[in-house]
Parts: sequence; structure tokens; C-alpha cells
Amino acid sequence: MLKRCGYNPLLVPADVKPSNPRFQVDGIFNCGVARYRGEVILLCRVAESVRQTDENKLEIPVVVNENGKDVIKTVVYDKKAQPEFDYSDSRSVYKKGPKGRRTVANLTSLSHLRVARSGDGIHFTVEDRPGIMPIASEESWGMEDPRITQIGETYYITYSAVTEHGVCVSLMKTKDFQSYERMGIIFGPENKDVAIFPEKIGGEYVAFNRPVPFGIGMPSMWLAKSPDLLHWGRQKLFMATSHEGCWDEGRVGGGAVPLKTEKGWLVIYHAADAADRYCLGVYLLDPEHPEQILGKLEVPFMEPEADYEKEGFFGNVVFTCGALLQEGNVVIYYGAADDKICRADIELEELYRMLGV
Ligand code: MAN
Repeated sequence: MLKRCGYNPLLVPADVKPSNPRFQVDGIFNCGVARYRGEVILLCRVAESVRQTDENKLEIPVVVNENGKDVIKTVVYDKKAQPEFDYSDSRSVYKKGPKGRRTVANLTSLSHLRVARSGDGIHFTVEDRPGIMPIASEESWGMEDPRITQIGETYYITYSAVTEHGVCVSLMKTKDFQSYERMGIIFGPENKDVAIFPEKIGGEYVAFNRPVPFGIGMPSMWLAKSPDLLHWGRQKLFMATSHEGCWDEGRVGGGAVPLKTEKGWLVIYHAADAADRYCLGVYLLDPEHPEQILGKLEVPFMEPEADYEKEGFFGNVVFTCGALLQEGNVVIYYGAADDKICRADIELEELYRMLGV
């Protein structure tokens, strides 16, 4: 039913030129998707780290402002001399706390956003330079997981804006994927996975978002509304995590920007279990009332199964930020194991059948 592209992975770290001679590319993954002037554009998350020279040390890049100018500096951990930190997760360094609690001390890599283009949706060329680099005031720890919503001729991009004070979601816009206008933070910390519907519904913009509660509750999917794309409110819980032992027990969050079909909004989302295994699920929502679910699959329709999804920077992950409708097919671009970009297609009719609509 689901056809993984025979050319997978479409993009790997070796396809990307580092933005800085001291850096190596750890991953190109979790990309926003758009059609622009007859081409498919992927706005990719590119994660880079410092090429390490001493195995006892870990040098981490961050953006800081010095004398009014943004520069990349490194934070250096001495693994032997600093055992109070946990270095076992490839994505983050954790500070060990009491009762097994741990907090993120740093991310191991710094992500920026970069454009890749293709005429056929399969063979992509990655630009030599970053499209947008993080700035110290808003994204000192990086820009992650962009999602593109086309409204008219403007492409609105939401992304995780990460700093030491938390993960926010910011908005920017472009008309040409060359110059970008930052519009600021639209969801304060901690929030992620914002996918804006591509048109107003009932006179308002609608977006999924994924606040991370502290103390009570789990990271779940919420729906917010806005008159202008900047001011979001009237939050409603859309879907909470599921029961213990289920594929969606750990977290659920928006995935691809919702696709408009003749039967309603097709929503591909992600969920992770307690072991951080990320799968994709699907919903069909009422065209006029997106909080109303017309069809839902109780099981994931895509799980990390291929080697390139099971192994990588952070294994057992399929994660999408964007999909396209093309001749009766849903074309899903997704990040595999947090370091590659892949494609999988599924017929829309097949999805309808699975959803019982
Ligand atoms: C995070 C996401 C993604 C990433 C997954 C899996 O929660 O924001 O950036 O792909 O974890 O590591």
C-alpha cells in the first residue's frame, strides 16, 4: 500500500556542503515541502556539529551575539571531568538531576534551514549555502523542523526556534525561497510541530500545535485559531497521547501541513512510544469543522522498517513536515532516523479505504 521510493534515501549528509569549515553535517531531514515554479522545493533541516578532535571532549556550536554581531561559538564539555552530564543521547547533553530527572544542557548540533530543488520530486539538488541561518536573539540553539503553508503566492514557514530558554515556534514568510521575512515567535515555550492549514476555515486561520506540559499531562496535539497568522488562541485539545504500551503513548504532534481533499482535510501526524520510536498516523477531518474527525486509523500507517529508518543519527524515526497531492497519490517527504530525507507514496483512495470514508 505504502510505496517507499526506490531512490531512498533521496538526500543524505554527504549531499550537503557544511556551512563552516569546522563543521560536519550530521543530518539533513524533517523538511517542509512546496511547489514553486514547476519545481518541488524542500526546505530542509540541516544539523551540523563541530568535527571533534579529542575523544574525551565534546564541542558544541551555539550562536551568540558579541558586540552587536552574531557569531558561532562553541561550548566545550570534558566528558571525564564533567560526569554530572549524560552524553548517551546523540541529540542532547543532559544534566543529571535528583530522582533520575534530567534537563537538557545543550543540543549536540546546530540546525539551519536549506533549500533543495527538484524537477521530478525525486532527484534533489541541495543549495551550497544555508537559506536561513539561526540568529542569536531567537534561535541560539538552532532552527528545526520547518513546515511550509502556501497561501496565495506567499509561503509561510513555521519552525522550532530553539534557545536555552526553551523551544518556541516562529513564523517567517517568503515569496521566492531566496529572501525571508521573520515574523517572530507565534507560540511560546515549550511548543513544537505547528502546521497551519492552507486557507481560512470559518473566517479564521487554524493550526495544530503541540505544547509540552510540565507536571500534568503529556505532549499532545492542540488546535488554535488566529485572525492574522500572528495571534493564536482559543486552544482546544485535538488529541492526547494514548494508553501505556501503545505506539502513541509518549507524544503526539502535527506532521505534514494538512492537505485539502474532496472528502476533507487529510492530516498526517507523528507519534512516539515510550522508547522514542516515531511512527506516522492519519486522520480525515471535516472540511468546515477541522476539530471533527471523519476518519481515523488506530494503528500507524507508516513505521520505521527500512534499514535507513531504523539506523542513523537517532534510529527508529519516521517524521514528516510536509506532503503533496499528485495525480491521486499522497507523496510524503519524511526524515528517516534524524539524518536523511526519504519519500513514500500512497494512493489517496487507499487511504480513504483505510480510514473508512
Ligand atoms: C523531536 C522532533 C524532531 C525529531 C524527533 C526524533 O521531538 O522535534 O526534531 O525528528 O524528535 O528525534
